Amino acid sequence: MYLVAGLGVTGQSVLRYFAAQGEPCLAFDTRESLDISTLEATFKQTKFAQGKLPNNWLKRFDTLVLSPGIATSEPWVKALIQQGKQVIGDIELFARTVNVPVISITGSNGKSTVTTMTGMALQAAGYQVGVGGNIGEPVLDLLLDEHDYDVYVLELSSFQLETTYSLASTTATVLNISEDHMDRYPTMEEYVQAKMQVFSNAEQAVLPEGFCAQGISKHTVISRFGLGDDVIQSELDFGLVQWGGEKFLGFGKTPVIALSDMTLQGTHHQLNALAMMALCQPFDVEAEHFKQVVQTFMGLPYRTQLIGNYCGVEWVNDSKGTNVGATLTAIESLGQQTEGQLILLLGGVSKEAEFSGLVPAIQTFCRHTIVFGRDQVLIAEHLDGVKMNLVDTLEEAVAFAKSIAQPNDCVLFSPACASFDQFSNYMQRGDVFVALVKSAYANASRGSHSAC
Ligand code: UMA
Ligand code: ADP
Repeated sequence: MYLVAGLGVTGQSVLRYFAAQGEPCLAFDTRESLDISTLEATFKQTKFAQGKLPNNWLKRFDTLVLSPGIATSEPWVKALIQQGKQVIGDIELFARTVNVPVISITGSNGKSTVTTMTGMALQAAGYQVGVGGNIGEPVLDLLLDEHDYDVYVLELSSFQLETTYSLASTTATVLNISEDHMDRYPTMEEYVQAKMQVFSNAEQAVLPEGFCAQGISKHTVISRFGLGDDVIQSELDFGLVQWGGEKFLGFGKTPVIALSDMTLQGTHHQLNALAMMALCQPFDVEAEHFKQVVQTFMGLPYRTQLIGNYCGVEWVNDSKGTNVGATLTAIESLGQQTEGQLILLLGGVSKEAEFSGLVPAIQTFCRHTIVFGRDQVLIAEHLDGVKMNLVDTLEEAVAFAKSIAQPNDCVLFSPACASFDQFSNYMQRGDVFVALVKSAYANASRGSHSAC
């Protein structure tokens, strides 16, 4: 018997999956406040508990299906492991059933973007593609839906990989590594270890240049992508190629995507496109399909998304910038494109990150930095020498940014933090930001200059 632990998006998909299989299970969530009445009404055969796991359940299950938001280091989970219970996640259940190729994508940043682009390229080439995982659609729901997929493209978080053991990916990648989730992992090594799990049983590993391949099986074929200089280029399978006076993203010496064809600018978008090409290598995807993707893909919402230009100032929503690495990329890429200077809005739940890595980029590109939310003081302590103001709420941050922005500036909302102190998730946080900006300029958009 299974115990489904955690009744968020993942846990609910596990309940649906077991119900479809006729597999009985128990269901538990540590949150007493979570309203589970709909679940109880839907899954009438399942017993539910909240808060503390009932003692008399302990003998009734042997496997725990753990949601990614619950760490295996939680004392009650550790106690169950010590009692001999097996701990798996939804990805492991998926892996045990799936019988078509799987492309697995993890990394600190760019996962959702590369997952989406890879799905688009395969679709353009005529494949039926199931796209899911950490990007939002739980993988077990993909197994249950009515489609007959030829291939799955999965975004996998380190949390999900912790409880995945038998996923045999056709291609797998760790796109990049920078510090994240330090509130969950005692050391960086443990975070990297969780990510490396994506390569166990993989046929092909797609690695960024310079990434250490130690620990990857010698049976796994390795291909590398990157934008390195000429010497490094010769060692890369997917990189820059000069052809007919133009620069291309290419495979070996073969040009595939002209940089001039790419809608999204910035070196991180070039890296993401190279990763897409490398991940599709075992499949029948032609240059024209990749070209179609980079010409039509405008970026995902909440990722360096331009909301609008108000009174000569651009406002950009990068609410998905939830760690230092993502925000650094956003500052550098927008900083280079902006005529004036950046005004950076960051803050929220710090996840015990080291924010000092942002200082050089802030000093180069930002007119001012505004830090808001729960961990504002902690974050500010890391930003030595940075011109900044601390405020409590996002509303105050937007108002302050508006008051100091000059024409040709860009206000970049890239929090480098999780959102859970003041919002339910990064999407709601991004929506609130957009609403605040629109309301701040409501009169200006009706033609009144005094609103600027
Ligand atoms: N929680 C409890 N007690 C429980 C169960 C959950 O306190 O018994 C808390 C968790 O600590 C967490 C929250 O509830 O704060 C949600 O946890 P969950 O495991 O129920 O999450 P799901 O709703 O199932 O969503 C998860 C992913 N969330 C996490 O890993 C935290 C979603 O990624 C993912 O889209 C979804 O599964 C479908 O696969 C979100 C995310 O923030 C976007 N991911 C992290 C990231 O990208 O950095 C890893
Ligand atoms: P993830 O799913 O890993 O969180 P996303 O594709 O949602 O990644 O992008 C989140 C943010 O990370 C973007 O807004 C951008 O600022 C940054 N980003 C995107 N691609 C890369 C990359 N290849 N390297 C570093 N940062 C990136």
